[in-house]
Amino acid sequence: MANGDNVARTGAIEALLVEQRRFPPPPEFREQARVKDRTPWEEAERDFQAFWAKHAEAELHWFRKWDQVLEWNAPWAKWFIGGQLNVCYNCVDRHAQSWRRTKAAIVWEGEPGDSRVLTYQDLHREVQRFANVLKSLGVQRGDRVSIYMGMVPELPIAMLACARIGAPHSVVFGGFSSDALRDRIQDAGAKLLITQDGAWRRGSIVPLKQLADRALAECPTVEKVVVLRRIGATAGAQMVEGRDFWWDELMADAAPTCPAEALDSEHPLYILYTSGTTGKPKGILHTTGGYLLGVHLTSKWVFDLKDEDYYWCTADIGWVTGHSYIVYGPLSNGATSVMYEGAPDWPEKDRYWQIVEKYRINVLYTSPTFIRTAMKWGTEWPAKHDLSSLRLLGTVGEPINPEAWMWYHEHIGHGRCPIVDTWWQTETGMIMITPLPGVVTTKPGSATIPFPGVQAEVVDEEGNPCPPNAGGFLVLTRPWPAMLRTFWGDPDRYVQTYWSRFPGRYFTGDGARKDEDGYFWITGRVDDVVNVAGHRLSNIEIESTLVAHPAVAEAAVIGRSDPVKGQAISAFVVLKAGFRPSEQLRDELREWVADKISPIARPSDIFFTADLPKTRSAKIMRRLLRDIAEGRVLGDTTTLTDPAVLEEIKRQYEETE
Ligand code: 6R9
Repeated sequence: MANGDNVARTGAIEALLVEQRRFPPPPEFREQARVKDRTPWEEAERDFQAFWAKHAEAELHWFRKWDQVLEWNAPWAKWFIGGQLNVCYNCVDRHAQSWRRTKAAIVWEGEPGDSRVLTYQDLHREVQRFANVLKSLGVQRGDRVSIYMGMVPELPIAMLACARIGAPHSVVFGGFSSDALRDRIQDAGAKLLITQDGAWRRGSIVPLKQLADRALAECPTVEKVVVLRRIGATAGAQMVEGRDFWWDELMADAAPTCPAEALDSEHPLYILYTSGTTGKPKGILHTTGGYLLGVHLTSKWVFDLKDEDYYWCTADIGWVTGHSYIVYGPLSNGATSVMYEGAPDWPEKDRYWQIVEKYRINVLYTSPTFIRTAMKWGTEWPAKHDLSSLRLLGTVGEPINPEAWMWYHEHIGHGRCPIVDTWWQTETGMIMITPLPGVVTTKPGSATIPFPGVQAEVVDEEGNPCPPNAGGFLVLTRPWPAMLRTFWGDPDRYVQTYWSRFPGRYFTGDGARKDEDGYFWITGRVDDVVNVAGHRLSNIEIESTLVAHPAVAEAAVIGRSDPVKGQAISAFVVLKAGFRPSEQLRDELREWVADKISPIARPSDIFFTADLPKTRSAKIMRRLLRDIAEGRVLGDTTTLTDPAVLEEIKRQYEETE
């Protein structure tokens, strides 16, 4: 009872703090928008299966129509059963056979300033050739192909070629270490790896092929490796005779045509690894028909895509945002998708704005971290460029704070462009909570309402819906076409992770509240996942890595709030006997993590301590460490074995601040 009162009171206080500004769609935007009214929501609420089926029929090309829209044996979903289609055909062939043949499909900007444009016809040619390359190397329907590349056009070409022959791809972000690559290749059991000699990053070379070689030493399933030449000899790539082949040499000999295979609607399209609450990355499995429909329709409506648009999503294709909203969603719509290879501050801090001006970008989709970084760099950088081509702005990856939203609105959108704050996950495959820019009035900091056909709720510990403005857990209460189907190779964990906390409902791992207008305000992860600059990392994975260092006995990792990155990693480390804290050891541990996982996971601060706060069941109380790191009054400490440990850490922490 007392608890309930508390929740209600907190809710009321939060409501007072709620953002009051409202931004209705500008009339001139609404006028031209693809969706102008509530009809799609009304249709979807009458019959959500009929809603998805109608658009599957109208928007996608099927070799064979489905017999049944949805089979839902919670938590197992099958969409468009009996239907046959090909994702690559939908993204490439149908446009290459239309007037869009000569339209730019991919516009690519290299970090050093080189650029390329691939029309739909070009893409069709390259993808068919590369599909034949894959076949010639023994890749067959169902075989997994790992891809470890930077942001080069050959990356989407490789993905589409895999989709064409029904070989699920598993793209591994080019910023990951060789250990991370090894784990993902092993888990997927990949037969082939596609990589490149090296990638450009802030003017220096990331030697991807060398990193891949280290991983491959422990990946017996990989039979062949295709290597793209991006850098040349300076990347130091060594080719292994009989195993490694240059992309260009294989392509020179490849046959020009390769039919797109008619694949079952539930045929696996790709596996993408993401961090969960345990150390082991989870292989999220997406399949063909439902995924394509989800990303197609959300691209079209959320980004209001028009044929004449230059659309630019700044994500890396190594993350789900790039899969869904650089490659599959935009291309399925026959859009022009812009791709940039490098860093936002190379050679200068206005590189993004320079690209917007150069290509006259109309729709820009980026992250709150980038926006906050650009705010820090100052308005003079965007002010130097003509941004008048922009008509719509989007964000994804983490909660956007109202100040950053307003800055984006004023300094980038010049008060003219609607902003779509899109909430979704690797698991959801498609955007789930978002405004449609011609219809929904936005509030800075809220992702607004579920996409038509999607149903979400905020619930309390017991799974009951929370009253307006009370904080709770974000759940999804109805299957959606692009939902993950399972974890690759671990169906039990799929059930356990998402469907056991609130049976029959999908638990997102996020906290949220819903206001009196039904708008969702996502507050961030409530599980052991850290979100650094929009990148998901597992606390436990970083802890395990620290503990693998010879000097470390125990480690606790938390995400503390950071004004730019959203969260930053703080590590609390207990050293083994015989090791003493030092600046040098601190640097060594930070580099150790960067090297073993990725530079993204490098802790911002490492704090040496004699002990860690633990519960009686020996669980590390990360929540309390977070309180210390964020300078808050300590939360409930009654379950601790030894509260003195915490007091000691707090005292030391404050001393070193
Ligand atoms: C697409 C993507 C998913 C997690 C998610 C949540 C956070 C994403 C957000 C957001 C608030 C938004 N997140 N979009 N939080 N507002 N608009 O980012 O996928 O890498 O799997 O991360 O990101 O915490 O649970 P993924």
